[in-house]
Amino acid sequence: MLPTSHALAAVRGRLHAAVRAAVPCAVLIALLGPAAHAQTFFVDAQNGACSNSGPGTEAQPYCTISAALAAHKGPGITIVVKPGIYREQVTVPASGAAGLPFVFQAQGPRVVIDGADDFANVALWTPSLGTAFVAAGVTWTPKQVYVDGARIAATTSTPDAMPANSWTWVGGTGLIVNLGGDNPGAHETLVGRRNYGFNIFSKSFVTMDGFEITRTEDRGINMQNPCSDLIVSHNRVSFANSYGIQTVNGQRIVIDGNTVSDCNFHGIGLTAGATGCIVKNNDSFRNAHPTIRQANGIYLFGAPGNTISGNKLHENQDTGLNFAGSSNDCICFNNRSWANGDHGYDHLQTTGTIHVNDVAYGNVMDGFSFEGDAGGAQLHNCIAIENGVTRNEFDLWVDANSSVGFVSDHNLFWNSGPQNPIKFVATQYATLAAYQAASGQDAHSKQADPRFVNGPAADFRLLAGSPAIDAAASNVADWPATDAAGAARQDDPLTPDSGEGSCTFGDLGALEFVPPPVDHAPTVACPSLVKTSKGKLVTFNVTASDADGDAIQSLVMVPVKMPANSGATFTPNATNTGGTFSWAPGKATGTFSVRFVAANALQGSATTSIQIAAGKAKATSGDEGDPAGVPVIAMSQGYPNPSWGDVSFTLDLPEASDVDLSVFDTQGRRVWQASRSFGAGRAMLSWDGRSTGRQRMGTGIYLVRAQVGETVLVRRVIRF
Ligand SMILES: [Ca+2]
Ligand SMILES: [Ca+2]
Ligand SMILES: [Ca+2]
Repeated sequence: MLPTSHALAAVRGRLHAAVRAAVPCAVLIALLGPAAHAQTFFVDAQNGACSNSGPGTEAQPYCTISAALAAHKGPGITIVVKPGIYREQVTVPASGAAGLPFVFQAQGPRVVIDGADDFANVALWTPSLGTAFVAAGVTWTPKQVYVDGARIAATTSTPDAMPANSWTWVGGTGLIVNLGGDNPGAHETLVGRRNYGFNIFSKSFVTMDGFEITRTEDRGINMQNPCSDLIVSHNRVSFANSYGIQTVNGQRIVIDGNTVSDCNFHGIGLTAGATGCIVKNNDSFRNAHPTIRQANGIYLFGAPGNTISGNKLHENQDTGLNFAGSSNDCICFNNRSWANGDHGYDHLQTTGTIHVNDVAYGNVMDGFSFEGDAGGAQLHNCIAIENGVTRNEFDLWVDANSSVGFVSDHNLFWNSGPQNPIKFVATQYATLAAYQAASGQDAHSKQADPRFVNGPAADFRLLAGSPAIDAAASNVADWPATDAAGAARQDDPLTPDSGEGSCTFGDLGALEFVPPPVDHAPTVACPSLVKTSKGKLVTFNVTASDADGDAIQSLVMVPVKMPANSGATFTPNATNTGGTFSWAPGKATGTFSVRFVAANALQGSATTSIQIAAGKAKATSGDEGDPAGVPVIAMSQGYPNPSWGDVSFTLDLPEASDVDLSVFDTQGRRVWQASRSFGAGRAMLSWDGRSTGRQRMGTGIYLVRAQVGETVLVRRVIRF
């Protein structure tokens, strides 16, 4: 039943009362708008005027992030951090609000939150046993020690027996490091101390952007149970002793555009109920656990309903993108996963994963692996090549249980060598056709070299002629309308469209092929018909243009049908974009024509017809007039001219004739000669700019001579 207006008013009244009584402060701030309460504070460790007692202006900033946080936190607060080394752990003390986040903004590169302390000072070290030194100031148990940019190994040996480049920590003594004799303080020695760069428990609407977080003893960015609506963007996280970035049970966390490398566990992790998260455009590589092959570029465990797109995942110890533990119904597109120690994409006890336009290249094991009850997956527009070739693994591997509900089409699978590209249920398939027949899948897929620009160098753009061009299905769930670089789909006019759906020219893989620009021929504009009467000067203008803006190298007149030695001239301007035709036809009458040819890499032309009536001029002069319009021997100017290649001429012949064509240089030497026979009418002559001995002639002026019986016609051409 519809409520009456009276009832609606009552509801509104109750709502207003409820809002007045219970609306949280953050919501009130949001209602008032960001301008009213947004405040920015500055942190700058390198500013001599910095003070941890404030006020946090740009002129007198805080020295540490922690001091700024202690004074200012919550919705609408932005903490701007300037370049410098910050040896502190940022524990986020408050949430932001919807539309009014609590923001940590690194300003510029090299805003470093370092988990290690600096021990590059010889005074901090004293000799220990053997070649080892001890730093008594290390009163905590470190987990990582770095010397000159590299982790050195922990050892359990006694100080007198430590291998070179190792460390151990002894309670009551300190950190003992053996560099084979050097004082560690004379090197860039850093000792792990703090667990996290950013540490966030149960907060929402917080943004962390642009930081470099390194050498943390645990996660670089640690988002623990349950955070929501956080944004982690454009950070550089490296050398964490655990995950680089992890959200445990996070809701709607956005992890965007981060670089995560050299961590001792997964690069990016979504675990324990994390859902509604977006992990996009990250570069996660070279993450490796110290002892067991298990570190992934991106790892999901028990994390359903997330979107993973546009990521680059490579050289990780284990898999590029790994789904496990019922990380069901995730969507993946535009990812590239290559050169990882295990699979490109792995699915274990995880159902309903959708892959669209993902690339797996050169992973040690399978490219796309669906095993262990990973049913209901979809694979569309993906490319998997050269995976598992040294381990008898496959570009695509679907086990029996995972084949239930599996849907796959418009993909490309290929190996350059003999390794079978596909294993489906229990059978390896050397050919796509055999797999198609057995599985009923991949009817529109291909087994062909995708022609990457440079696969081994991870350049997965497509070369012209790639079978991946204009071949994708756009009518599949979650098809990306733009590629991994954000580029729109483009039609390659040289490739027939074989895609499906509303866009039939999308490409397979993560990067859309960009067709080379089409070169348009110059266009020439001239009058199509000029009517005049006997004895009058014929003159008109001609213009030429190139739609691409290319320079026009020549604009010439070609007499199509003109009296011999007509005296007609055509004078182009300096840029060959226009010119003037001029002809005093004397006694000629009848219909004539001239063509104007503009040339650069291509040629365009247009023709003018000239009709000269006998009428008035004939009446006044009484002359008989020439036999105008009767074909005579006539040769056009060369075109294009100047030219770096072929130069062509037309030759009008009143009857079948033998023609001697010769080319002379300016010193009168004949450099080329040919004799031809032509029928009556228009003949085409050309010289390719080479000598009789096929040598390419140099730049300069040449004279092209056509001899027809007693008639000799000479035209001048310039080679450049
Ligand atoms: Ca395309
Ligand atoms: Ca096309
Ligand atoms: Ca052009």
